[in-house]
Amino acid sequence: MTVVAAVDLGASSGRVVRGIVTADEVRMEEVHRFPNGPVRRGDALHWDVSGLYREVLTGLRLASRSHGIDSIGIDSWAVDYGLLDARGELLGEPVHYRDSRTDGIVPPEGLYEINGLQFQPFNTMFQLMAEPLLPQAAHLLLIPDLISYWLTGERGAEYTNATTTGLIDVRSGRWSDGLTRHLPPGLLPALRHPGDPAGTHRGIPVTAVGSHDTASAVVAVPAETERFAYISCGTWSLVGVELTGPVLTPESKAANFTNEGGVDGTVRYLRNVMGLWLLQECLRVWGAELEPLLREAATATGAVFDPNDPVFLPPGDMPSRIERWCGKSMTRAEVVRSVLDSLALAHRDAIADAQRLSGKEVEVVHIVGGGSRNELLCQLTADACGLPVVAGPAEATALGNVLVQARAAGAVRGTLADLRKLVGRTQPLRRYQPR
Ligand code: LFR
Repeated sequence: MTVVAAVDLGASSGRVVRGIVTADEVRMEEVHRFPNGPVRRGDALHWDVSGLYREVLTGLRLASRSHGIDSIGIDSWAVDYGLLDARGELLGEPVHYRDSRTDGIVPPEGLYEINGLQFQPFNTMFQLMAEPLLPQAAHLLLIPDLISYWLTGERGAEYTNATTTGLIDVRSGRWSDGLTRHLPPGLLPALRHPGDPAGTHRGIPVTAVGSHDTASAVVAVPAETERFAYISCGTWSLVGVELTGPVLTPESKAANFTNEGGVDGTVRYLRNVMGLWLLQECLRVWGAELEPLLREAATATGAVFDPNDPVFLPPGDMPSRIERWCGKSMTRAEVVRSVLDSLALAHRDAIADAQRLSGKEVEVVHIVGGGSRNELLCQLTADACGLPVVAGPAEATALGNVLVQARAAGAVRGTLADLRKLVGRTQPLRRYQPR
């Protein structure tokens, strides 16, 4: 039996999970959960990453209380970073990717052909163009790598998350000389890959996992065949397919599909769809609970809007923005229904585009992450796609984190397909047929 601790930092909550793994069983015990979110300081939106680190330490203490742990792995949302000075001190709390400092940024010509990334104004490379602290910085660490550094004293850049910076050459899988030319020399640490050792914390090995949360979530998709699409559904819906190589065609670029690095050298070919952020912000503004509204939304009539309109990116009065987009006022239940209908259609479009652009055929859609608990969204997605949906696991990211650590420790063996079979055998899943 191998026991590992998965630290999974999401944009709206973080958790530390104990994963107990044998060759044919995985058990997950959440030992600590804490809220996360944007913090406005002065004019900018930040993350309270020092506060998150304290929660991580609490979680790790709880995880090892009754039984020692064999390894620690860390994942979080992508693109954001901390800058360190030459002594290794953090230069200011990291800025949140929803901050307005990259508004209006225009990507340089020819970028997609090098990095294969969809254009998102918040990709690390664009944040660096607007970064006042850059001249003082000696080291850049993405959020999971920063937590890992604080735990171990060792710096590195985990590959799956590094691909979201926009600074990795999609063909070579290394930092691109051309794209990093303007950065202070030595700013970017050496790459490490999921499964690599990443130092020790109080004698416990820290193991690199798919430290981009979406990379870990895709590991834990319980696919039984090759012909699947996934929706990693949480704050964002990350919708796409898994490939063995990138798609860099002009059509793919025009459709804003990304080729992010996956575990075991795979490519996560996907599109970001705005996701449950829309609902989270509505609930925050209303001060309301989701469950009763979802029950009402099941029989409400919604309007359809484009969830990927950039007006929905920053925090704010989401219900008013949605009503303005749709050109009418709506009850709360109607707003919720509009969000779910619009997400279901955006899921359908992304899956259709992924198939068309990559040539990969899909016969089932897996919804993993917190959104897999939203029955109405799962059913509406099945209906829109005209494909069966398999929902779960809800904690796919933490589970993918656990599995990659367990494999590195020798507790389980095999390819991603083998890990996925283990997920399918051990986790509760729910199936939805298209109506
Ligand atoms: C999901 C996610 C997405 C990334 C966005 C911003 O949590 O990591 O994959 O595009 O957050 O980092």
